Amino acid sequence: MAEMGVGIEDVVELEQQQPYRTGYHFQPPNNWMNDPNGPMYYKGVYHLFYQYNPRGPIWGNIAWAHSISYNLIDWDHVDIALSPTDPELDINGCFSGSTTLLQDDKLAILYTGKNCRNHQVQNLATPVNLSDPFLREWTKSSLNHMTPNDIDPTKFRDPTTAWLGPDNMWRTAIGAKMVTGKWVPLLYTSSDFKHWTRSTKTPFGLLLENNELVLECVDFFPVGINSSDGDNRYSNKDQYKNKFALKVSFQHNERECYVLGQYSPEKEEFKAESSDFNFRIDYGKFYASKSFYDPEKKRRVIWGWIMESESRADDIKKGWSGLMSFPRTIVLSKSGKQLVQWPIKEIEKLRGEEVSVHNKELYFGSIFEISGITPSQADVEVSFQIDVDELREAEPMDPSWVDPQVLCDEKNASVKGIFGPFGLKVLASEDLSEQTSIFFRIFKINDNEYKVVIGSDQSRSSLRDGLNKTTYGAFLDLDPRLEKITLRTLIDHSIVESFGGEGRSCITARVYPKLAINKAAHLYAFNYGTKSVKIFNLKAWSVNNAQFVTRREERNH
Ligand code: DQQ
Repeated sequence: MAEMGVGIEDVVELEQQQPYRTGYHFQPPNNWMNDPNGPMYYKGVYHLFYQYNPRGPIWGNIAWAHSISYNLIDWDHVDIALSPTDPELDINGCFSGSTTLLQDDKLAILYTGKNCRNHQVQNLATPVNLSDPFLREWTKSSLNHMTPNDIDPTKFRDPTTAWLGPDNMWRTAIGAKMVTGKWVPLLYTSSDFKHWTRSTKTPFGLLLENNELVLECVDFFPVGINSSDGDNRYSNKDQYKNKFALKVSFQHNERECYVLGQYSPEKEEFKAESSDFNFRIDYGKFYASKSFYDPEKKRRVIWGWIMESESRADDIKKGWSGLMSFPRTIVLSKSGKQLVQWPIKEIEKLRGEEVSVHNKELYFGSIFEISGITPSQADVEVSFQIDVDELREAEPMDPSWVDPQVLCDEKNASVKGIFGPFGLKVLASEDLSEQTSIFFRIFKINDNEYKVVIGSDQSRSSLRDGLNKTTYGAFLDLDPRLEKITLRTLIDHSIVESFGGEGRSCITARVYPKLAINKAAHLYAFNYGTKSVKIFNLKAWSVNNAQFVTRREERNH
């Protein structure tokens, strides 16, 4: 990234040395980052806090770093908001949490501190000066009385943004490991945001009653077809008419899972639509997500941490680790069955050159180059059309293929099919020895039912060894007889964020090409299915750099 006083030769050298830094995805200037914390909009300014190690590129010394923005694209990194300083509160780390807008325009952070006994305790922080537009200083106080004695005190973390019920009581949910060994989000209530009582009700308990998996970063928010339905501010009494999403992060497989349901604050009950977490926010490298309601643009926006796939030694060598996903709007799909996500509209301000392709037939084996933009920093939207009359000849769906990731791994982008694999090859070298393929396949269940899968194949994403090159996959709730198969992909040097079926299934990949970097990267559309498919419409844009400015002192390890 070009900083003031840095010449073009320096930029070129930096790009060669640091080919995996991104142009428009959020990242700190150096060091380790993980979860997004307490994103919010307050009086004209967006704030993003995140888990950060100010002393080096590996996890440790965890603080809440703080960045501010007027447009969610360009960011100023300001002073760290919360550092581990207090033996009773957080001396061993300021872990994840959230922000809540209170009555009278007051603000509060609820976060987990790891104290001198390594207990995870819940703390409150409030702005020192509410008239500072950047809210640079925060003061802490203890909420230690939240710690109950039927939980493991070392495993109790990540309070959600609080929501206010019609009884004027605030509520927050916190993930906890009970002494029974089960992990469940516990509910706490408060009338003043300072004194919190454990609720006797466990609205999420039924869903998780047998859960022994480590559960982190709970999020709980209203959703509807209109983006304004995501409003969970204290003033919005109508929010309880909407469905709610309960999102949890499962640590063992680093998955972001959610379920929809109806929530009643009167009965303190969440009636989930499924007996399990039947959807994922993202089916790739995307973890510990956090959403917030943006009252300025009347929408809910979600962020996730895109972690590295390379080794700790690589992180130390490059001096940093971790990135943030591009912010996405999140709403209920028109069918009401699931959530859909889409990159925020503000990305359009970064778009440069544009190319388009219409009605281009892709026969079996076609690889069609899309040129005229910067393939290493791009935004691509494509719709594919298939011959519906031929769909009956699609490959039969085997009922044992229940896990789309396993299916996409077995039938990856190099495995010939009938309808598919077709899609995009991104961050590809000219000789195609490196490529990341985002692809679709259509299977037939019977003459009236088809199954579409979307995969992201990283198996050939880099000539380097020792990387995690897992292929990801997801089912797509889309009837290929009725709609075109659409894909939006954001490419940013080492991130490939894909949105299938207008955002119904999202897959983020973290890749480390050796050859396909900067100007040596290429972008192609392809088809390796025996049935031809047509690019009905494709638009691709170069994406310019976002502006990241550091206004805090960075110390190196
Ligand atoms: N990261 C934080 C925890 C959270 C975990 C610590 C999820 O609060 O549970 O950095 O990545």
